[in-house]
Amino acid sequence: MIRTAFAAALIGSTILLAACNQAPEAPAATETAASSIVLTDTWSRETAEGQNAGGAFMTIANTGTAADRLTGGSTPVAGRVEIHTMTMENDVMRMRQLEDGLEIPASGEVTLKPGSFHVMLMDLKQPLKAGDTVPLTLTFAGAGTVETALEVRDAGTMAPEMKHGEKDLPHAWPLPRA
Ligand SMILES: [Cu+2]
Repeated sequence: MIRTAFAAALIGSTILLAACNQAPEAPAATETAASSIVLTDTWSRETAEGQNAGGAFMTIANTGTAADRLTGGSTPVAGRVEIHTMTMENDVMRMRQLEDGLEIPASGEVTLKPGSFHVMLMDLKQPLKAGDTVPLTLTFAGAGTVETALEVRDAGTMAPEMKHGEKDLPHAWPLPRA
């Protein structure tokens, strides 16, 4: 009797194993998603003394087959991290928090850059200095947390597309220097 039960249990686990082996392409969802987000060119711009927020920029690629969503993050240098977009309203560039996060399409990428989508480091605890490296953890709806580091660049660093729209500049960010 006991033998039979043991044998049945053995068979049961064998079947379970077989079932697992048959589905190698369906590991835990978080595992799949975590490896599908790739961050490149992660950087931030140096801030002036007293400037309480700074932008972080990067390219976020999603190599997965499902869309993902950047929802927030954290860093030791700021009180909180928000996801912002920038829009033109009556000739003035305005930042707005994306309450629902930023979608990263499947097999696609989104570039966060000055004048466009960006990660906002709010309530800075210290100025960001050129040459520093700032740790940043980003949170994705599907991929979970992804660790990265921001290279802090000179305040004069501008994406080329910001240079020809002079009127945008004063409104784009808190002025870097008095
Ligand atoms: Cu912002």
